[in-house]
Amino acid sequence: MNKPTVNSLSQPGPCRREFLRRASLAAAAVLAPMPQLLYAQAPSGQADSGQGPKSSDAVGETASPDYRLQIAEIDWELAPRKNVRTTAYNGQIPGTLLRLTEGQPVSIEIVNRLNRPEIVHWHGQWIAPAVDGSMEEGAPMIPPGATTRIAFTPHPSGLHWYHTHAMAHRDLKHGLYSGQFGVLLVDPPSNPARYDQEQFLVLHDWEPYYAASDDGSLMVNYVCGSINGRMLGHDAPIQVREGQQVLFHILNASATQVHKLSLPGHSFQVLALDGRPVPSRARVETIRLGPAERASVLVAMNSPGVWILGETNSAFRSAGMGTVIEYAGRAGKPVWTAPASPHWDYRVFGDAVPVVRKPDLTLPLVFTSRFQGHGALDRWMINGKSYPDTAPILLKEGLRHRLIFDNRSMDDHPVHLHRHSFELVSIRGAVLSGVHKDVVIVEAGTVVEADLVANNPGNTLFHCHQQDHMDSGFMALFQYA
Ligand SMILES: [Cu+2]
Repeated sequence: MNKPTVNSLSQPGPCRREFLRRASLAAAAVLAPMPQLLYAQAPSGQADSGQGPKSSDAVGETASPDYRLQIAEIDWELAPRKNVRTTAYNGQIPGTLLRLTEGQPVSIEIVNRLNRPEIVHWHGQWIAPAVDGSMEEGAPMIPPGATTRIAFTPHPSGLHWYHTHAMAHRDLKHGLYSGQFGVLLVDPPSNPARYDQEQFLVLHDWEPYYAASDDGSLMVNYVCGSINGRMLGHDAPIQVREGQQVLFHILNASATQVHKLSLPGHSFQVLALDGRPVPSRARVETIRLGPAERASVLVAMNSPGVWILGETNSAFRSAGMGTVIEYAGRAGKPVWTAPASPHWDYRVFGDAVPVVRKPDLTLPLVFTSRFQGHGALDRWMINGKSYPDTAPILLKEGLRHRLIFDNRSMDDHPVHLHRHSFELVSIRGAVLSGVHKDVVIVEAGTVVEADLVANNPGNTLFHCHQQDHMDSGFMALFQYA
């Protein structure tokens, strides 16, 4: 098969702006020295050690950085006559695609043009706390107007992302309610091509507002949603040809919403979750991604037409969460049909056998909430404690820790561990192995178990990736004893 082609470069969309935007998304794929993606085999063992940052001497403060990110406010057009005022990286949504090579050090200069401090987190990377981009781990915030430079060695490969790790609290313009997110794709050093075309799909929800939930506490709703910064029907269609294999890298960059996607007439073959290859490349009709989850999926283009790749929930889809797939030579109104199976189960991507190694230690993590009154956000607790009134949870280096995510609340939570990944061990009591993730949705009233090999010493933040939950105490700091 060929190297990925970028159709938008030869077939401009309806307007120049979209053409440029798509081109910028794809530019690195065209210009970079073409390492390609290996989704062949999960690395054996989990003994990878985190890479520390390079010293500034090694990078050289006077040398040009490999990338620059400018954090600034922009007006962004989600659709004609539908603009949002938000904060973004390099004036675009999503931010500049950072395409790095595993093991090859990178330096990134960050300029904060805002009048408030900011911080950038490299989600999914096994790097040092000093550069991971979380103030709870000890990384500094970037002061207003300041420029900073960070350097790290990308590891592991796969689909990851970068985003603000600032708190929003009650301000729905800050944190991940804003446009501060972008794709961080780490290519392995060598790779056979296995696809004809590569596309990125980055989901986000816009214009958040507070609404009362059933019990009277506050929840966040949104007016509209987008894929790659454009509402459904207002982006250039993704152009495909019959017989192509298209690799989609899908990231849910919503602050709080779980999303489900389908493409009528097609199935998704899941190659990797959260950037890590899965042992069983199952085909599914529907992909479910919680906030911060990623999926790299292969789609065989064998059903010619003009289709909506969109949210299975019609309210989300009509609010903009979707994009159009257009076969060469086909025209007409994009077609949507609901999937026969909207079901999602992490277990189909794993081996249905228990993890061989027994854990050395067990760490129960019980999630609960406390009603704070009508018109207030709930308070969230891990083992009865709400951040920052918590004690660190201690890890022992080199040991396998079984994390027991025990969700005794009425909400689903996409919980995330920084600087490490974990292997799913059981879901609702059913065993699996071989699925390594850094975010997992723990559904209301259920238990998920995951094994963490403590192999990257230093402060490690654990939190719910739903911005309002994280802001309301759903965080804990893991430390190495
Ligand atoms: Cu949560």
